[in-house]
Amino acid sequence: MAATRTFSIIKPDATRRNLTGAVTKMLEEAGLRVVASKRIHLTREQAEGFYEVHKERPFYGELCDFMTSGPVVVQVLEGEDAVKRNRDVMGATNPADAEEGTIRKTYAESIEANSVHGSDSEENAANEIAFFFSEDEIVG
Ligand code: RTP
Ligand code: MG
Repeated sequence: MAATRTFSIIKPDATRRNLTGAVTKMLEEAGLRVVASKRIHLTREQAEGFYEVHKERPFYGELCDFMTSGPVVVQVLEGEDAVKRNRDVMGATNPADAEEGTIRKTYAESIEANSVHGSDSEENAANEIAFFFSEDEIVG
């Protein structure tokens, strides 16, 4: 099976606790390769745009507050079946429901401060990658 790409964010709760390397190690051990990476502080506009799909959800405002509360690391990951592989190693949205050995079970603080984002489909992965990276910033 050919390598595919997904998009990942190491969220502010994880960068605050200096877990960028620890989280990335778990991604790498799951068979994913970091082919683009940058540490940025999201603007309010970027956070609201990125999470536009959740605009009507009750947690949208808080989620945008949280995602702009500190730096994040945005990454493009490559691997076999990258979207699913990443979702599997991330674990359930709520760390209380996440399986042992997943990033969220290991590191997440709460359903909101849950350490990582990962695209949930190949189509969204392509859109989310393009939101943050130009093709020449991705080195496979
Ligand atoms: P993500 O998009 O970050 O990879 O997470 P996900 O698919 O597992 O979860 P999703 O339903 O897309 O929600 C996006 C993010 O919103 C926050 N959230 N807060 N307070 C709440 O009930 C609540 N529910 C979700 C989390 O940060 C979640 O990752
Ligand atoms: Mg999601």
